[in-house]
Amino acid sequence: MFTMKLGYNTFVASILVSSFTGMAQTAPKPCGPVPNHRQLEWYDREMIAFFHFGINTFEDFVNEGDGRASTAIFNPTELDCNQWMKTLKSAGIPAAILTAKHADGFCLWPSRYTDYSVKNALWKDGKGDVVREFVYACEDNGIKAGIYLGPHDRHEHLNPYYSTESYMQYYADQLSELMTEYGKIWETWWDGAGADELTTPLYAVWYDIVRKNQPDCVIFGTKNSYPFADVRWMGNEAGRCGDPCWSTTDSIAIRDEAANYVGLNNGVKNGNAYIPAETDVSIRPSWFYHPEEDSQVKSVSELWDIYCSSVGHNSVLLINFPPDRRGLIHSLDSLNMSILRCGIDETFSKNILVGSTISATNLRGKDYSPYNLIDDDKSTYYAGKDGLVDADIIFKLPRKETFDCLMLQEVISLGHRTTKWCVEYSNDGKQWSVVPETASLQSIGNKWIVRFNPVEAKYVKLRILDGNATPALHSFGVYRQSKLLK
Ligand code: IPT
Repeated sequence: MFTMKLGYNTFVASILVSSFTGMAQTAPKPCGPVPNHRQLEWYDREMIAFFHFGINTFEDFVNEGDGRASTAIFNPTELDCNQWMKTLKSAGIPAAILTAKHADGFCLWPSRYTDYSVKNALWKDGKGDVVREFVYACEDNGIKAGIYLGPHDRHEHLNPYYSTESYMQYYADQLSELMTEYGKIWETWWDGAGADELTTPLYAVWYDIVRKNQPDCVIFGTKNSYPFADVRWMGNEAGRCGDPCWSTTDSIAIRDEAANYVGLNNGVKNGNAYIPAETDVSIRPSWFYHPEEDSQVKSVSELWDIYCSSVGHNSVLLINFPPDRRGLIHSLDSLNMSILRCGIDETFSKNILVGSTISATNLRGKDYSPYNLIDDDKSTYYAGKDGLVDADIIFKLPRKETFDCLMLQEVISLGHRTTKWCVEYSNDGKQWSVVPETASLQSIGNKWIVRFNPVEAKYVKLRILDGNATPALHSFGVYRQSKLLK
């Protein structure tokens, strides 16, 4: 009897809930192209370290070697990949990519298929293997290892018998070594620089090697390798992703890079392929280490700008720290990155909206409550009703607060949904002003950050103005930027 009564009450309660919320609380359906499992994992990294290291490091101001430098000169005096990992740990960077072979063709591992490698270096009497040391250091430090095997190879071009067919096999053999003999590889990088003669059918062969051996390996692809890309280039090496920056692009437009810098930088709204932008930028002017650039290491505030226009523009930041001739990361590079990390953590650890009373014009039901936006729980999110693409979400703060930064996150596994949004503030809940820097925002994606002159307010309104589907948002916050970042 008691059980029946409980069952009846539960039944009545659920009718009440669904009549309050208007419908059963099923999750919103995905909208348009959605990320695969590799892209979801990649977005979660936020930042990846790039290490440009090789024979160029031992020449005077060379960034693109011609393939003629003597292998003997490669001789780091104190190489210590664990020291590189310390920089990553203090900067909160969970993944790293090493240039196993840059355009000069010199191999940092003793490949069976060439003599142009560490085998013939002075370093460790030719017995060394930088790739091995790198992947071991990554494993020991819980860092995800990635490999850059430059498709363009100037040393191979010096061979009088060079042909793209023989090179196809050479590259395939080297890629197989790296994809099968060095443990788990989380990313591989197909640089488009100088690689125009390498056609899509060649990449198709190389793609099979990556996919067969490393199903979780994210592929950075450009130009002719685009059909296989998990992530795209974003059109510049200055760290500036576009506004908007859609994860979607158009599989036809992206092939022609020169004609499509805007398409790379902004992505394509409602594009038919999900290939988000990766932001490659160096902490120094050059990709390789040059002592004369020690005074030009990007400052903390420059790095914060880059973080905001990459991670904060729906991208992942691939930031280069070039090891020097000792084989170590320069202390200034490490220092600035760790201060950046402290500043980021200090800024985003205090969401000023926490403690607010929230109301919204578009409610799906309690499982998708707007309170989920400020709960710091990755598994919950706010969503609106199917068919209703706009929403005003109003936060009444416990007291007046000053803030100069905001962050919004969409549920990326459900695709790009919102296409127009802004943020307003008020002191009485009646007269509203728009934060000017948010007046024409479009994309959200994984993370969108906006900085502005400090405003003081008692109310904040997130306005979702248009979209392809009802909004699905993970988190929203307003913050005060840490002084460390200024
Ligand atoms: C540029 C390539 O053209 C592009 O495909 C991509 O690989 C990019 O490099 C990576 O930064 S070339 C560069 C000199 C702008």
